[in-house]
Amino acid sequence: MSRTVLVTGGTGLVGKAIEAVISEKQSKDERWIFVGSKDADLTNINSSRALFEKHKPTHVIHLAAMVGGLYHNMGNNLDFLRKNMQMNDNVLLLCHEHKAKAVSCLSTCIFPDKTPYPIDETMIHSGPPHDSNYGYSYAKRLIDITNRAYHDQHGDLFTSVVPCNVFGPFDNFTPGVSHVIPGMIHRLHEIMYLKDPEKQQDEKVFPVYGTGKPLRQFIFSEDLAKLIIWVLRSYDSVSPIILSVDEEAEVSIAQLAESIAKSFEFKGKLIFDDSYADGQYKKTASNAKLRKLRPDFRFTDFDAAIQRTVDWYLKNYDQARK
Ligand code: NAP
Ligand code: GFB
Repeated sequence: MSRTVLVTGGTGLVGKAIEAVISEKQSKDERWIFVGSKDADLTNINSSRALFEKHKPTHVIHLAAMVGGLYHNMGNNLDFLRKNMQMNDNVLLLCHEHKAKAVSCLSTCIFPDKTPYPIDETMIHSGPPHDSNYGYSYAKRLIDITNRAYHDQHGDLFTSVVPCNVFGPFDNFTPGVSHVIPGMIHRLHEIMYLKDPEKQQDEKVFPVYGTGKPLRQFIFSEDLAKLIIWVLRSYDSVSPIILSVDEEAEVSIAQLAESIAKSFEFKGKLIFDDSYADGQYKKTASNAKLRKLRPDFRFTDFDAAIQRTVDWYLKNYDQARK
């Protein structure tokens, strides 16, 4: 059976990782199309409909979203809510019209803030999300509700994946917008190579935002890409599936900063600037459902993935989103 797979958000961190994995092993009966906002503004139904009529997808991986780190969310909850609701409603309506299978993207940061751990797929709606990103969280939770409604009323095969924090090549390194890993990479690169050229490296200071105490699970974008492709081809339940590294792979922000400093061979001092918010202390998610379905899957070593991301940034500095 031949497939036409449309990847919205195809020019972003996760989309580019999927494109890299697919290009390594082309499947003869699948045509893959990766699109960004220049191909269609998905907050606009007419623009979205034109995109779907042009490509007539049989399958859609819906990644497009207004995405950002803690500090970007804190100041823009209305935009995160409205833009993501608009994109999600348009894309799912068009997937229905084209009878396409839809795989959308939630996030482990949308789960209830006050919750027993580890979090699992049954807990998405069992309490309010952390206040820092309620706009994004409710827009994402609505994807799960909408998926179920289309399935119940029309039998559409709409599902969603729930990644933990993602990082890798082609991330968004823009200060004030970025997530923690690209944020730290961008700042440490500036400290080492662009600021205070007269200072010796071991005299330089790398300020980590917040206390460094919060805990996070991080998945390398290449690993997430492989898992999303597997979900598209082989997972046919409307219920969301968490795509995260193991609970034991959780690291503190301080450990993360050490790993990034090691990748840069930074010889200076790390300090913690607690004038910056910490956000959620933890959002430890269980990947038991994934492990049961894919006991074979092996995640990339965390430090090796950090090194690959830092090396990519140094090599692609001019093109990187910063
Ligand atoms: P990203 O790098 O910021 O890329 C966002 C993508 O969405 C880009 O391709 C962008 O196109 C597209 N887009 C944004 N606004 C659009 C619009 N109005 N119309 C059409 N396209 C639009 O995001 P990402 O990190 O790859 O995230 C991909 C998905 O994973 C998102 O749904 C996100 O919520 C989810 N997720 C991400 C993380 C994480 O840590 N990064 C964690 C959990 C879940 P342009 O390039 O043209 O702007
Ligand atoms: O990736 P991040 O911004 O978002 O991580 P969340 C924030 C944590 O990293 C906080 C610390 O504890 C920050 O104090 N941190 C340290 C930094 N240095 C930096 C830095 O340079 N930049 C940033 N951004 N943080 C997001 C949600 O939560 O998770 C989004 O707000 C999204 O909606 C994302 O879903 C996956 O992990 O806290």
